[in-house]
Amino acid sequence: MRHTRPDFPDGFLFGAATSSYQIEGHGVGGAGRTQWDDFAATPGNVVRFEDGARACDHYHRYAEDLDLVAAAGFDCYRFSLSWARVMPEGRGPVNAEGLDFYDRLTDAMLERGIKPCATLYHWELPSPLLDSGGWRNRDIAEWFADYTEVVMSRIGDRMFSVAPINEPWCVAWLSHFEGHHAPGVRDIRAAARAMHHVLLAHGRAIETMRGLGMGNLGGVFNHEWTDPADDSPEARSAADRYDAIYNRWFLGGVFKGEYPTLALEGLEPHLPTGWQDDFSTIQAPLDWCGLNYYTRKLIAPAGQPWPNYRDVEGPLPKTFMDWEIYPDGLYNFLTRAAREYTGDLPLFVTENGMASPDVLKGTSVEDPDRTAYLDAHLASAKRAIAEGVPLNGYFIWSLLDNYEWALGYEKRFGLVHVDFDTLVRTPKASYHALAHALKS
Ligand code: GCO
Repeated sequence: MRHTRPDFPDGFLFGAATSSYQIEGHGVGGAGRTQWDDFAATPGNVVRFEDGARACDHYHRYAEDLDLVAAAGFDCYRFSLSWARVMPEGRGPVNAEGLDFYDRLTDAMLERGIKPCATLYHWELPSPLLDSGGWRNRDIAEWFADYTEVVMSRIGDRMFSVAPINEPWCVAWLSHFEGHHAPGVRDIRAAARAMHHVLLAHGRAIETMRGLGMGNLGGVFNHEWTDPADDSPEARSAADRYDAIYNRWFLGGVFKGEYPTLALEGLEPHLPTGWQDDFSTIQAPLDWCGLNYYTRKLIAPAGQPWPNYRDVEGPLPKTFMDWEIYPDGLYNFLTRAAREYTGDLPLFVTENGMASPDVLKGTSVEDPDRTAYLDAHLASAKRAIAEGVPLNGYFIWSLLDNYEWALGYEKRFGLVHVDFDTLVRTPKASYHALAHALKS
């Protein structure tokens, strides 16, 4: 690893990230059924029908996992709470065991000198809420605010930072227009409503936490850099539409109180009545903005109705996800976010990392590509900082190999290898490289 801690400003925070359903083991501790359990149980959705019932069994092994966070020298741990673990029905009764777990987890971080950075929703919608329309139903903003209140009344006093919703694009578009993630819906009206309600719920959660007296609240938005597949004006405008829907919708809503015209062109007819009046909630002031970044897409027209785009294979080296490795995209987004949306607001890279087909040989896992990937993206982050972008921290996805959603357990993103039969954890070479960099 070429970069070390002293290459970054004093106080710059390094962290590792995970999410509840991907690691905890949702089959234990009284958690309720989630849309991912249902999605995975429906043939054709998830590789080998795998689900998160056991995952990494972090529910029982969290102490060992937090020891690994601390031993690497990380400052922060970005984790998420499962709505269905805390409120199995999504509304009403609280599962005391679930709340106790997050309380113990929080204290275990603090005991190790790790800053708890929580996300309230990383996609495990309680199934009963889906019966009531899930993200299509405007009431979800209030259901989510109630859940936020329950959780943060218990652990909010000890959080370093909190974001309501991980990657609104995935919650709304990927899951309700493309249908690749739970609940697997492909419907423009459902997608438009989810695109709006996810931001309304974000805003209500921020208001709720302010009401509890909490600070250091932000949002976590995923970004995918977009280039036209060729020089034609058609490819340019397809790429711009992709950018508007994927990247600009969410920052636009939260930081400008408006949605991009290129996205409204297709979505406005399907938005709920009175959507324009919700921006005062959606724009609830934030203390920081988080960007998740992995890759870029080359976009061409698709010869289809709106949004009329498709992605074409790019020329760059790819990760095990088949995602192009394009560190410049991180620099582009950090500078663009600060310039066009967030100004002086502190930014964080809240996720960055790669999957590789890592194999355990004896007691070691050699993953030089991951180390190189992280190094290249840290260089981009540094470049942005040098140009005045207020970037305050960088989180790696992920601490552990885990449940990669529709792709099951095969795509290994961890700094730490997990044997999914024995659940034995083995730090990979990238983990050791990073630990060395963070301690120097
Ligand atoms: C996301 C999520 C993670 C994923 C990771 C790799 O960005 O999709 O936050 O849950 O596992 O990004 O795809």
